[in-house]
Amino acid sequence: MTNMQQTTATARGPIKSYDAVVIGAGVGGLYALHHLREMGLSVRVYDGATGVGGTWWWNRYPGARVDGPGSPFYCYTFSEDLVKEWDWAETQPSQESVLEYLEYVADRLDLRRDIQLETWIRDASYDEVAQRWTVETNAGERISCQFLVCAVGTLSAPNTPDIPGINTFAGECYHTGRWPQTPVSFVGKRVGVIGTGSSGVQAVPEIASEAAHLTVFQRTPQYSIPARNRALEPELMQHARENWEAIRAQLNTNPVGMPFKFSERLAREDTPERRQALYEDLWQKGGFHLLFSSYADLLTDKEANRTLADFVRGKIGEVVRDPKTAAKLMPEYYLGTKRQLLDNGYYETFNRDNVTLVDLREDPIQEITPTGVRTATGDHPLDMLVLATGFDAITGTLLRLNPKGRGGVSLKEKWSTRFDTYLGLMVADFPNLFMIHGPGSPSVLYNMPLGAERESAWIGDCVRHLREQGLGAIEATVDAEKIWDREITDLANTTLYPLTDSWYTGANIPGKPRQFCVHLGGPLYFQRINEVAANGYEGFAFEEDRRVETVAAL
Ligand code: N01
Repeated sequence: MTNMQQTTATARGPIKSYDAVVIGAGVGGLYALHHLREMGLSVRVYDGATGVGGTWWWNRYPGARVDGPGSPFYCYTFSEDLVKEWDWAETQPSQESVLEYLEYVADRLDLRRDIQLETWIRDASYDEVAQRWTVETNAGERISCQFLVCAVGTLSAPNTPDIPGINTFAGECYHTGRWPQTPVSFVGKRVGVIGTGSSGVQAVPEIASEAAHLTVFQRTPQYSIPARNRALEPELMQHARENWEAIRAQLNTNPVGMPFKFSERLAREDTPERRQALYEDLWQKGGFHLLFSSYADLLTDKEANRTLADFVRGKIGEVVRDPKTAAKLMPEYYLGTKRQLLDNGYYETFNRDNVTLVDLREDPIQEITPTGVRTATGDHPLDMLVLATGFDAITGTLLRLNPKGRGGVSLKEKWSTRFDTYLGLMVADFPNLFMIHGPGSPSVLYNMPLGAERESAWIGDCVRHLREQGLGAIEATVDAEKIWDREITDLANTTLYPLTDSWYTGANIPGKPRQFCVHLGGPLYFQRINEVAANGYEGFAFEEDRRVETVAAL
């Protein structure tokens, strides 16, 4: 299947040509490069950052660490060598250590020779005659490829809120998702943090421990569970190494691709006392166990959900000494239906003398001034402002890329009212364009490195199918997209997720179409996409390969 990279002279200058271009050198893009290259394809990866790592390269804010499955399960699973060679130090690895791991993988698999950093793709358009994509970089370089793999990240388009005066602030101002490369000191400074999602609750305890004063501006209180990060016991790592194949099989069949034991018991099957004891036990254990390993109906039954929400609200009341502050921190939505937060001392931080909580529901921000934040009740003078205000999640980076497909239709036009995809992997009118962690895949509700491996495997098989059958292009049909949309929506409607305003539903971005576009099937999703492939790629349309030898017309 080997196709060497070629350079051809065209009327608009030289154009390099590859089998596949991958956009993004994060968790998804690194693996896609490895996988497609192992198949013999010529592949080039482009990334705007100065280093590999994607989200782990950008999110360097204090306290950033894996708040998911933890070690040693948030990693690539395909290579026993990598598992044997890499030592994880903590149960919830820090941003630095995940970045080091990804850098190690890039070196170990010799990926860097095919990665071009500091290069943003500013345009991507499909040529229907040539059955190829042309991408253009910010430096004006043009590249032709048959397959375009968008591994652009689900949480990579920062959301900077449109608060009056935000650009007038004269102090230091950082978004957590665009944190500087150079160290940021909080010592002796009055710092304000806007936003109390995953990034905010990770950053707040760290900033509070250094700053002269920290003001936390909270719009919606959220439930946070102690992560209980600790040094990873060497025996646990050893056990994982010795049993990796079995663990891998277990991860592959788990609903979220993580090593959690999911409970089959319903909350109402236990007495209040037994529930309380179980919740207490799992709270002490820390991490997602409280949500996943307690009862099976917490995310589907309002009353079951209330029992856990009450428990966590009780914990907030126990931890936070000032009852007024505790009351402001009490959330009301269905627990777990916003991204579940894990923290290391978040609620405890509000017992510090140098920390103030501003509840924006009763005291909204009116404007940001050169010297701080003005709320309805007065001024909060600040030296530094930290925006932990999240991202245009799941679809934002794809829309920022805004590829132009068949007939010059842009993705923005295609997705103006609904984020239609087929299998979360392809979009009608965008032939030969693949997404990793796209809308309609399990993406953010699945172990992301594992998801990237499994989706890349599907993409690789699809490319092989095309080559073996002498086909030049594959494209999702509109009918298949409709069926897929129904499947995702039906699955979501069995849960409480759609009832909450969250970035899962697009509610955090003004004007964004409201749609829950995460496939909640877990292993069922991978079974479905593999069945589609086994059944001759039902729901897709193909074109014969009519590639011309020259790209001179480009
Ligand atoms: O973003 P968020 P995040 N005025 O959208 C508030 C992943 N992640 O960066 O809830 C005032 O969750 C907003 O308030 P509200 C993880 O998947 C992973 O924290 O909309 N406030 C909310 O409090 C996570 O879920 C790791 O009312 C405003 C906050 O800003 C995802 O990234 C670590 C506002 C945004 O919370 C995003 O988390 C960190 C405004 N105008 C993050 N606009 C790992 O370790 C927004 N807010 C793997």
